[in-house]
Amino acid sequence: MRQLTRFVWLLLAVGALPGCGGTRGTAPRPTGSATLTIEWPQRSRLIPAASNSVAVQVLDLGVPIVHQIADRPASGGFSTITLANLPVGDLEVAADAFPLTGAQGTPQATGRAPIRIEAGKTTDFALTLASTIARVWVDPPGPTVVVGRTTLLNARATMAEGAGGALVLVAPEKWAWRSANPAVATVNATGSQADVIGVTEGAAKIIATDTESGVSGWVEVTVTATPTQTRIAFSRPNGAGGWSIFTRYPDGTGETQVTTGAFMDVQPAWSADATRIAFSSNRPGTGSDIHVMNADGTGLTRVTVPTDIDGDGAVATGEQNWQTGRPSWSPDGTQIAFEVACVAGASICTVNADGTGFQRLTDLGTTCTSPSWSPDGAAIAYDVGTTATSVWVKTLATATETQVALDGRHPMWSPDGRRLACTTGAELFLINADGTGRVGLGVDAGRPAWSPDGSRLAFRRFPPTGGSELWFINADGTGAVRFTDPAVEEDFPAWALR
Ligand SMILES: [Ca+2]
Repeated sequence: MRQLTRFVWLLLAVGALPGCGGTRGTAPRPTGSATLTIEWPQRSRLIPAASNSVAVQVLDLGVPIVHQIADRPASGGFSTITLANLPVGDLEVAADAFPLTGAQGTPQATGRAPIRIEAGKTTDFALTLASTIARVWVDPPGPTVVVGRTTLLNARATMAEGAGGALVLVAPEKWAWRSANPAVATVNATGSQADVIGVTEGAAKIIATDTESGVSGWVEVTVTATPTQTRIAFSRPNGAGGWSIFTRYPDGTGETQVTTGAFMDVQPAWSADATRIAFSSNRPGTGSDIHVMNADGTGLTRVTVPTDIDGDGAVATGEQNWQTGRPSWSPDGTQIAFEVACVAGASICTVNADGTGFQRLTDLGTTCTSPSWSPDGAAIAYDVGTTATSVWVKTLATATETQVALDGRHPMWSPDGRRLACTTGAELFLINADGTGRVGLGVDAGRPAWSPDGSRLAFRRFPPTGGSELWFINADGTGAVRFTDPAVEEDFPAWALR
């Protein structure tokens, strides 16, 4: 059973008066009257602080015979209700406190008490109101917060389910919050809202109490460590006559050279589960083909082989010398989209990750490059054109091709699938996937790559001193900062999503 703090509300029945006399025989029941005085306390006790009216009923054998409302006076103090023509005898008084004047809103407290109206006597009695709050809720359920960061919780009080579970207004100052484990999470509250600050990894109950009713609710907050960094892959001259794939963390630590040799290993792309990297390489026996390896460089496999791309039944010389590049994984990791420069322009093609199932997606004779597979797997974005390019999206189920930007290249889907990062060559820009909402980020940039949470982008920049280097920028255009050593050439950033 829940222990409810009682609101004591003093009702004074002053001078129940003799009624007008009746006549013999069929004489009606004599009547009296009562004057009820409501003490409106400072907003601290007795009736709920957030209450602004009290409705009083007098019941005779359960039947309401009188109903009056007292609103809280502006200055507090007392309200007087005169109840006239009450029948002498045993009656009952019922009272409810409401958040709004005029007895409007969900009752916050309620109570009943017997009252005896006696001719010529004064009766003092007290009526006790109990809170209607049956439950306190803390939202959202199951919150998490990172160490050193803050998450917002909200408390609300409701009546019992049987009473409709209606929200009951609580005065802001009547909420009290505490953390059952301040070593894990602390709480900083204002009224029904509280900021929870993660202190160290673990779980902590955060408890909200309506101090008037004494009813509490809680939620368990999970405090997690600072998110683990995910690696960024890129390509760089390896000092052995080629370019190799490297990975390192965004803070610059943990650099690893993943491929070696005098080959052009470029344009890495992470599988969605970050276990594999696809890239373009001119390894022996290939012109330039898509290869796949585990993220540590093991299990390196060539995926594409020159193919009869024009469908004339023969792999002509031009097809044998095709140049593939810019792989992009399907989100389920089963397919790779890539560009093929061949006999006629360049085309977007797909292949299964095991090398089977080659398909050409775009027309021969149109130069289509830089595919990016949407996170939901339903579409592929790419650029069209050679020097003047535009950005298109192909919906795979319908083969519908839609131009989403009149200029721009290197489209890259944001992890949430809502936006594309592109570059004009002169400026990095973001657009919604339907082409609306274009925002320029004010940096000259190529080959954008989104961070896993979509808050940042890595990109390639050509510094005035020559070469190329990698930079970061926040997705709102702030915080541009260099990532790699300006003395060394780097290109093709790819950010692992996990
Ligand atoms: Ca052919």
